[in-house]
Amino acid sequence: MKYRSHLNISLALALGLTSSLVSAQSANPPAEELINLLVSEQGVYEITHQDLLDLGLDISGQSLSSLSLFNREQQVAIELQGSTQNQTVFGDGAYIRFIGDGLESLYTDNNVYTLRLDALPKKRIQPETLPILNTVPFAQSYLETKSYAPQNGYTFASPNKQDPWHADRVLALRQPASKTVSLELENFVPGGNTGSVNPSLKAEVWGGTDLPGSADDHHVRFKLNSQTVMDNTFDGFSRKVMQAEVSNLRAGANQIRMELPLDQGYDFEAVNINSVELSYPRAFVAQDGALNFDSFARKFQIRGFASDDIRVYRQDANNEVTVIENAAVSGRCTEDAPRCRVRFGGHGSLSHYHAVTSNGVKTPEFEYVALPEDIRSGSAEYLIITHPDFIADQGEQDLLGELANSLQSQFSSVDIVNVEQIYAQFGGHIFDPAAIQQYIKFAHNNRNTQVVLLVGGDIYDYKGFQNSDARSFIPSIYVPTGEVINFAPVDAKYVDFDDDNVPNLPIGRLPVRSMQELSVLLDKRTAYINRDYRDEALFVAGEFDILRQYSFKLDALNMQQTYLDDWAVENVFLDDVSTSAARSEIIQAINSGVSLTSFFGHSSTNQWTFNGLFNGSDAANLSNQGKPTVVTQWGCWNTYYVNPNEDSMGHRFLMEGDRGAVAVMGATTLTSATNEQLLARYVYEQLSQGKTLGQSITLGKQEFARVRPDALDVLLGWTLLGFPELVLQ
Ligand SMILES: [Ca+2]
Ligand SMILES: [Ca+2]
Ligand SMILES: [Ca+2]
Repeated sequence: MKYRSHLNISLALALGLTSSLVSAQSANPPAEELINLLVSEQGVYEITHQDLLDLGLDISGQSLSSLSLFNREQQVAIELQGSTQNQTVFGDGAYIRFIGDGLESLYTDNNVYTLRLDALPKKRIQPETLPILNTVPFAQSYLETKSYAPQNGYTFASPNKQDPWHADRVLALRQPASKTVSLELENFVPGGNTGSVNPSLKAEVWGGTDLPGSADDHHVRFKLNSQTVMDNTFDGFSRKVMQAEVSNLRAGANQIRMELPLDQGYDFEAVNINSVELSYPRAFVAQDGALNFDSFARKFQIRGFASDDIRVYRQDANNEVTVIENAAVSGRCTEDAPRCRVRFGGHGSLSHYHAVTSNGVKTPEFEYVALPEDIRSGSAEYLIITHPDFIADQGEQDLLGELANSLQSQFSSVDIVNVEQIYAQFGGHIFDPAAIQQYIKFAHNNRNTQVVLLVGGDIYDYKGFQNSDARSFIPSIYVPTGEVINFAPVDAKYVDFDDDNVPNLPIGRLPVRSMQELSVLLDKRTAYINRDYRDEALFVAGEFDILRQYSFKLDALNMQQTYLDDWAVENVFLDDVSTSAARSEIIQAINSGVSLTSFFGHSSTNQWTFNGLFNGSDAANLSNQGKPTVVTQWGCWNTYYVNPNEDSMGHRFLMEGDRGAVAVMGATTLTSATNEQLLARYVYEQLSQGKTLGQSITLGKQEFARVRPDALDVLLGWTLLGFPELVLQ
């Protein structure tokens, strides 16, 4: 958990910070949230009185009937053991058990279960008796799945909408290529009966190339232990899930080989492997004191336990959990000779069973529950949503407070909301932008919110697969913005209340990662507001695109003549001067102080034009101290702010000290030049009328959407890093 703040629980409780929550959405009576339990994988979880004491949380003497557990606003059944002195209250020897499961989300594996004191009717794990019939045979095996799916590489073009991370990229260049994976099958039961489901191999692959031509781009063959079991072709950047029943599994290591024969008539092809799975019949043998499985069967025996305190829980299709009271434990066992076993009757309907000893139960991670703050009432015309790192501690300079004060002259009300409060109150404490999206809509409807500022940078590597040092402060929503791009970060979606892909409100983001960066940006804001260089602009255009017969210079000239005719504009066009001369002119112009810097042309995340006209280092080396500019970048990718390994052009303009830019607008995705120039017209029209940056983008997009409602590359993927309330003129 690197992106959540952990307060010291003992300290918080010593200070009397227990939290009281009143839900405004329902008529629930007040509840006190005690602690959050973080669960990242399926299993039986236990928290003991001693665990809570170790965390500084003493609830001894609380009636068991006051305790409940919540997950995503739903009550979860728990099993409770009271104190040894008094079975009806919590205390020495007491514990709580529940069946927990992790999350599958882009943002976190951690599901959050909140332990509460409240007066609601309680859900408890109920006892159940299932007969162990002599006439019914023991089930021999259940279907277990072994998978290979490491998250090694990130692909924003991933065709799997839930998963941009792949395991391997296999490239066949002028010759066939292959990749072999080994999966180890323990306790394999050859010919084992697993009901109607047979052993199978399943693979998910993604096309990594798309070449013109009528034949499919990809030919993929899977071999299991040298025998071909799947053979398929598919086209383009699409997703292909292949599955086949297999009959040649063996105990121990199984070799799965993906081959690209490269026989479709192309010189090369690439295929990403997302996952490879083997489903096989496995014997009922416990591992580390636990076994959980799905089955329809009516009688089970599980071997391999190292202690005899075995309990069996059953979870039905509706997630109702029971404990099987008459499970029969037998055998003598030790850690070295795990020969204890449990026999029990099955329900006969598809159920999930969990058998555990006290050594097999898992302990969740704990997270302190912050005191609830009121984020629902009062007006918040300008809404600042911030990561807690940017909220001043006592004795620290209150930077956001100063920003709020300054905004009072422009807005009737300003509120600063801690994003952790939003997760707690609108998302069941779970780290997910859906909660932020829901809250902004709530604030617009109930708090008169008209402008939103997000304070905190982001990275797409939320789980630290690639770069565990980089942090997400405020996460982003990802959407497809065109044929190839499926994961573009789009803040515009945060303010699209009617889901038509057109923003309803202005929004900006400060991609800051420290108080220092925030401080520098706020100083630049003050400098920009008080500047004496007005109505002066720099327009830069990349070279004529011969392939597409497209002139960026014409776009630049058109914009300034139509919308900025009373401005003093310096033009730097690559059609007219050399790259090095153009670069010097750009640097000179920005250093002398310009209100607006506009670029038209091809670009990538960290440079303008393909021949290196101006890049991130150039932006970082500007020396316009005290004279920040506002940058509009009409090109691809230059404002892609979520790369954990590289700062975008947007970052370099904004975050390299007291120079560069106070706001950068541009694309977080691949865009079309014609969409860019059409949006540019609408945005400059608004800017020229004295609208704020945020209003100009939002109103401009609303106008644009009437003409091009499907152009998601710019409607969603054109964004503002910086302050939405600034005015150019
Ligand atoms: Ca994956
Ligand atoms: Ca193709
Ligand atoms: Ca909308």
